[in-house]
Amino acid sequence: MNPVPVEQQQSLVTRLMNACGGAYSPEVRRKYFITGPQWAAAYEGQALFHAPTRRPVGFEQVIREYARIGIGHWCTHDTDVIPTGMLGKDGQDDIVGRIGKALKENGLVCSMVTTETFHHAVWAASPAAEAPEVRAYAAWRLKNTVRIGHELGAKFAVYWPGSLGYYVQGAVEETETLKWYAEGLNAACEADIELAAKLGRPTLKHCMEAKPFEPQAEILLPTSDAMLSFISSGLLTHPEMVGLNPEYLHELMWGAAPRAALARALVAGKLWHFDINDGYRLKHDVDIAVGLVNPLDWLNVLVLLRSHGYEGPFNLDYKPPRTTSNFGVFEVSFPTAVDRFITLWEMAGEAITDPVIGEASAALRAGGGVKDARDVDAVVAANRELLSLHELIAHRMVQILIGQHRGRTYSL
Ligand code: GLO
Ligand code: MG
Ligand code: MG
Repeated sequence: MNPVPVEQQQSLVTRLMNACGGAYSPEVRRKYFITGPQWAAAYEGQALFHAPTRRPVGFEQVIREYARIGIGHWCTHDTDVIPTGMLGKDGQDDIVGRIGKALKENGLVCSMVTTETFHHAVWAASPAAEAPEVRAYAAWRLKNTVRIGHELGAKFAVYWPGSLGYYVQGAVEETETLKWYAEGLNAACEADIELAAKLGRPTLKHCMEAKPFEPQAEILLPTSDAMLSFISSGLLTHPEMVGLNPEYLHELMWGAAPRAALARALVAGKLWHFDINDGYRLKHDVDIAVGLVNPLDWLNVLVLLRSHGYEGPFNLDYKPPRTTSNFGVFEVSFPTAVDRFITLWEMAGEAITDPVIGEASAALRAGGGVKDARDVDAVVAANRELLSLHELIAHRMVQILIGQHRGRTYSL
């Protein structure tokens, strides 16, 4: 093949995208409660060892592009859209007004707001630092975000306390820090109750998000399970207002089974929001788009969620790879992520009603019919053949994933 001149590269990408097929229309995509973060689309490819590879993108463009693709919900950190120094000042209302207008013009809804408590120098010792003024500032920031959320019509607020921890031990007393962190959340919930009453709106659902590593070396609330115990620790004044926003990769990162972590959130009644992406076990937060690494695991996750009535929000918290251009972010990265998600979601529906899986599961639950439960040998013998169905069901899930259940074979 001859070198591809720069001015022909975008049309090549578009042509090959069309050749891929398997895309849904924007109308179909909008039927799912999929949310697009401002920060994901605006991510410029930078990291500790990486210079940016893309140009900055503002909220007006992100909202327009999400609308074109068919991503019906948008979410943001406060500082993704409002410079830190402008927060709480006149300029804030101006920007919030412009965001509201852009959302309306494009038929999008703001679903969630979140406070950036990890990037700015003020968070060097975490939002629950020893100095009372840092904590007072943190509480004010959280309350200000709640206000922005109400102004934009959001239903959720997310908290990722990734800087709640330390690099070196000794100075930080963990119980005190957790208490201080709870005070920030309490301030946010109390401000929310007051504002919601004033505006005649429901209070927000406040969702905590855990990540086991990064950016601190040691993290005080590293997993969704740690957060569940924090929520019920007695430190929160409104534990009923606080739930979870698990992130698929964050659970995988520490070596957990994401599906089991989600199950624990479900039985606690705290699965309220879900960051969808992909990556690898025991690696850093690579934030790859949903289904590109572990599609089979994702299919199983969605079977669990569908069968328990969780239908979103599904938040596209991933990072388009540094190799993808500004054009590619909206031409390739977001549409393909959404379409993989929808396909996996619909496949999960197929798996739930699949007659083979249905009969196999029912048979496993029926057991072998031993009357005397004290007779261990009889119990083992009665289930021996049935237990092969575990492997058969796993095989069937892969068949559904790769289309083999429709009779796909290779002619040899
Ligand atoms: C970082 C987190 C981050 C959060 C966001 C929402 O690893 O995943 O993207 O989801 O700050 O609060
Ligand atoms: Mg992540
Ligand atoms: Mg996340």
